[in-house]
Amino acid sequence: MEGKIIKGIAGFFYVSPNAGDQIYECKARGKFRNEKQTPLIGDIVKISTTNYEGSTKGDFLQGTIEEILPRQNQLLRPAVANVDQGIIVFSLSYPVMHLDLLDRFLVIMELSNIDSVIVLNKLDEAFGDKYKEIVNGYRLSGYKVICTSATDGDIDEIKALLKDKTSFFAGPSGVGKSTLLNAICPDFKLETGAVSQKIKRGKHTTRHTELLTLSFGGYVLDTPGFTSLKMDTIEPDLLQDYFIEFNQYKDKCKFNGCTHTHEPDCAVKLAVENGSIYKSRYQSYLNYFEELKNNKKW
Ligand SMILES: Nc1nc2c(ncn2[C@@H]2O[C@H](COP(=O)(O)OP(=O)(O)OP(=O)(O)O)[C@@H](O)[C@H]2O)c(=O)[nH]1
Ligand SMILES: [Mg+2]
Ligand SMILES: [Zn+2]
Repeated sequence: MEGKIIKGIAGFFYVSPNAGDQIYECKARGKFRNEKQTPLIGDIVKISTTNYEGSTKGDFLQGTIEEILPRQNQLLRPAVANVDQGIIVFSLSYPVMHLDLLDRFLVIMELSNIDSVIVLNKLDEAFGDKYKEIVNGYRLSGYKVICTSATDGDIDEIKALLKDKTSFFAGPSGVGKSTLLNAICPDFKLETGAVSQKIKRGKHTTRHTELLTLSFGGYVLDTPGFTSLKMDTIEPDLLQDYFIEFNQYKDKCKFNGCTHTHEPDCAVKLAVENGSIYKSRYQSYLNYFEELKNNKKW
């Protein structure tokens, strides 16, 4: 039988078959461990079932994962396979948005070859008009940016984007990922938690990743908030490939292999100066480039 892994807890994988709505609680065959292959949420798997009397434990039928079908794509954090897009959520009020973290996540998404949509939530509490510069900056980079308010029910645009696709929600704790998903599909009844009054940060309310079925078609994953992201596996000289807006300029740099840091006649730097590249994105690039170069010395 073939199905999709919707959840993984403590060594068990929960598989939803293509036909029928019974969920199978499965163990993975030992061979996966030997081959250092871990089943991921979103994986399409073949399972064998033990459908005799008494084979149910609690609410679930029992099965064993025999085979993982080839993945269309995969991500390490959140650990998920076969997704169409990532919805990267940040907040326009508290917790305060760190563009540096957003840019890191976008690089990881480009590396993994998965489309990103940037959602800026808590529009109802936005600090003034300053966010408009950020919205324009990322649109200039080529990303889709949507401003939402989960509490005002201002979510139609994001809903349309999710229809008939497999998407995941990711972003820092407390930005409103679970609240948005509850507004989109009230049946989900996901747990949400207030942002700490004192430190203005989220409290890591969501602990598990689970693939949820959207009533209007498609799947969506809620994930725990992240606080930092490591990117130490990128060659410094390749980093520029993942800042997608640099691509249209870098052939015009004077030097072959220009890193767009200190070289003269750099088309990327010129584009930053004349406002064709958002300067905060370029600043993020410089920060990571330095960081990656320094890491390499070790
Ligand atoms: N004002 C306002 N508050 C919001 C909005 N969306 C969510 N919140 C509040 O923000 C807090 C955090 O929301 P959650 O949905 O738990 O945040 P999360 O991103 O799922 O956080 P983690 O699960 O910890 O990663 C809650 O108190 C929500 O009511 C919004 O659009 N406007
Ligand atoms: Mg949550
Ligand atoms: Zn250059």
